[in-house]
Amino acid sequence: MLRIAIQTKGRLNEQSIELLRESGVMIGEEKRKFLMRASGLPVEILFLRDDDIPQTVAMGAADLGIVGYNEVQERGYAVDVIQKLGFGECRISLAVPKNVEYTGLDYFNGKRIATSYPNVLKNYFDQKGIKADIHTITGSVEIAPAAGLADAIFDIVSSGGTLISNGLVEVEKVLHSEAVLIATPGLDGEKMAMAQQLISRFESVQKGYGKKYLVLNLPVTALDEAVAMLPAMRSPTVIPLANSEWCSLQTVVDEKELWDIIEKLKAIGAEGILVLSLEKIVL
Ligand code: PRT
Ligand code: ZN
Repeated sequence: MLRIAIQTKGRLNEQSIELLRESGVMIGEEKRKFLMRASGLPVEILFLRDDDIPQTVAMGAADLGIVGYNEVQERGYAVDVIQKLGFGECRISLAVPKNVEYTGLDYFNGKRIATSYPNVLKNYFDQKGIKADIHTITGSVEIAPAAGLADAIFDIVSSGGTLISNGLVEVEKVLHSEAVLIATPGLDGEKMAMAQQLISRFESVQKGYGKKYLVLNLPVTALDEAVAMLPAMRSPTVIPLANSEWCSLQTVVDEKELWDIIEKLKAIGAEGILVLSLEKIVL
């Protein structure tokens, strides 16, 4: 039995459950207990505050954990970071009130900085030779400058909206973070094999993120041109149609390039274009 720690509630909870579900680990909808048996694979889910996940995995009380990389760095416990999971993206940044003149990192010498990530900040300042007064607070770090508690903050930024609404400007991006899969160092052979199985399923699910499946009809005369412009797993699938002057073409495209590709295909005569969502890619 493999035990996986995930966040009970909060920003990473839903996507952690979704990633597990798409990987064949189902977590029941009934009232969630602290520790629950999942179905699909021999897995138990341990629901914790994100702050506690690195330590729990380091101790081996859970074999795997899904948590923000920022928490892994801040807590400093010995865990193996196995895989980036592609959600919960954010950064931890230094921000100052918008009316101050920011002159570079030296600005922070002798300043008081409020943060919930004192260890990450201390390491960064030590590396850069900055001596500042790091003031640890939990919650609502962004109001500290206006409240007269600090000269600057070091906090998580995602869209940047919170900084703007508190009259702050992001001046140094220190750590990029996203949800990561962590493991207890030195899992035994059986647990390692189960973890590997899950990791390769996670990879397949992730490969499907941001991808679409494109199906379209094309005059046979335009086929070479279409194949040359299309990305594909190996090369696009081409299926003959009852009308021998036409064929059906199918391929996987990146969502970012979707409209560009569709417009180019239409320009060479493509018709009946279907865009389908794609769940997983197993290579
Ligand atoms: O209860 P528990 O302790 O488990 O949860 P929590 O309240 O400590 O954490 P939670 O659920 O808020 O965040 C969990 C993880 O999500 C974090 O550790 C990050 O890895 C990741 N994450 C991604 C974020 C954000 N984006 C984010 N925007 N965590 C926090 N924020 C906050 C930030 O603190 C700031 O207040 O959102 C605000 C900034 O957002 P923008 O979009 O206005 O810039
Ligand atoms: Zn937390």
